[in-house]
Amino acid sequence: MSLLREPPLRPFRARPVPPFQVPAVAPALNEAFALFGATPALDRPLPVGQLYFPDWDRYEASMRDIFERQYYTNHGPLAQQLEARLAERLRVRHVICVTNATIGLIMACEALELTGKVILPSFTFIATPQALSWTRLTPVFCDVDPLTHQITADRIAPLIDAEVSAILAVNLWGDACPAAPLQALADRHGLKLFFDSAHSMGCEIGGVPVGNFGALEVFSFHATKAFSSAEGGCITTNDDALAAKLRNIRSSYGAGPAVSVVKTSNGRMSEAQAAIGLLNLDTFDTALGRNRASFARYRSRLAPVPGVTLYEPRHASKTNHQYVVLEIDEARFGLSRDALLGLLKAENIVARRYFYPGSHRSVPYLDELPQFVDSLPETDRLNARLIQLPSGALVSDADIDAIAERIATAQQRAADIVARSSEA
Ligand code: T4K
Repeated sequence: MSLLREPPLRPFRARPVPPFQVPAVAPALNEAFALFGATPALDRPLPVGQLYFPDWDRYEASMRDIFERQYYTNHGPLAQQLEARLAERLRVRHVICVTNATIGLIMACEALELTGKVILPSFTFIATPQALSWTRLTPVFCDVDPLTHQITADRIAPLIDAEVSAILAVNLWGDACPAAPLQALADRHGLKLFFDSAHSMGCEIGGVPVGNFGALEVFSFHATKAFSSAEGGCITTNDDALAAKLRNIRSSYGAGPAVSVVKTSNGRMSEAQAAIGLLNLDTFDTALGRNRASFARYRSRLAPVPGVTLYEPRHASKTNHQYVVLEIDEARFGLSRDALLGLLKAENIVARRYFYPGSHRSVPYLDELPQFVDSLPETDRLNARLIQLPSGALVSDADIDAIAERIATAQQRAADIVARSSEA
């Protein structure tokens, strides 16, 4: 069966979300929370990741195709097909598929010929600054906007000095940094601007797909992303010369026009990865619709809970609703973020505290760049208050209701929970 002939799945239809009711009489702690003896809210651990994967029969058929062709990697037909389809979808000239976003970021630093220092947020996955370290660049950590969690031109400007060669902006949580002011700032100072868009497949800024901004953008197709090829990623650019360089850096034999590069790597995407990517691309709009409905349900269920703020994208004109991120205000909620995490874990709700403890407080930067330890108050505040809830393929409406109900009850019974926990 050819991957090209697969029909798209029916679009996901959201059911109306009923209003949320906090029970008038709160149950006893041992009936309300698994931590104190109740049955867990969920019957199996539910991770934060998206884990959208193709139907087994379609996967099996595409693997059989690969085995029959006996062509498993090295820029094979499926990798080329995925690049072409992504380029069409993102309306960008070049898509260079890679093994994962981390190697994509490393390749990007090499292709852009960066030197010295690069400004980036600390509030990101550790892979972002690590890519700089692999290419012997020095991170300059920038604080983020407290409302949008993104870096802004105003915050970057004071950090620019003669050694800075680039800005590596990170488009977080399915939102986007304000790209136009960042580009204007970069142009004014002769800096390269590129984006870590690991979270942003399917997002748009002012109707333009993310993937078209800066010199280039890097996406992740990890299993926990909205669009996945199990492992994988891509680099997008509208610059022909840069694309040619990236294709030559991606592997020692190159692909496309041969250009001279100093270093090569192995950032190739295998045919098995590309096959999963192609199958998931067929159903990506269904996944986005499902994410949108889940997000709306979380929003409606959690809106009445004091001390809890659901992160809403503000710059992106279209988001992928990849992340359900809550900010916990301990003073109003009654419990700390970490106390709530422990409570949810016992309920099989495997929420996470991304990005903790923050790049500037992680090895090796804690020791190598101590000047940033106490200089990023907004990042520290978010690191201490955010919680990421399960989202994506494995999360049903009933799961969302159960998760929201436990959070609401935790807020209602916060004082009792604190008292009981201090007895233990
Ligand atoms: N830039 C940014 C801003 C990023 O967020 C990332 C990656 C990158 C760059 C680098 O992209 P890649 O090089 O990875 O393509 C995960 C992912 O490994 C990572 O891709 C992601 N961001 C990061 C935010 O999260 P972990 O170690 O925190 O999560 P992990 O692997 O423990 O998975 C989360 C949950 O999902 C677990 O509870 C278990 C569950 N899970 C995970 C996998 C892999 C499954 O149920 N099945 C699975 O196959 O890093």
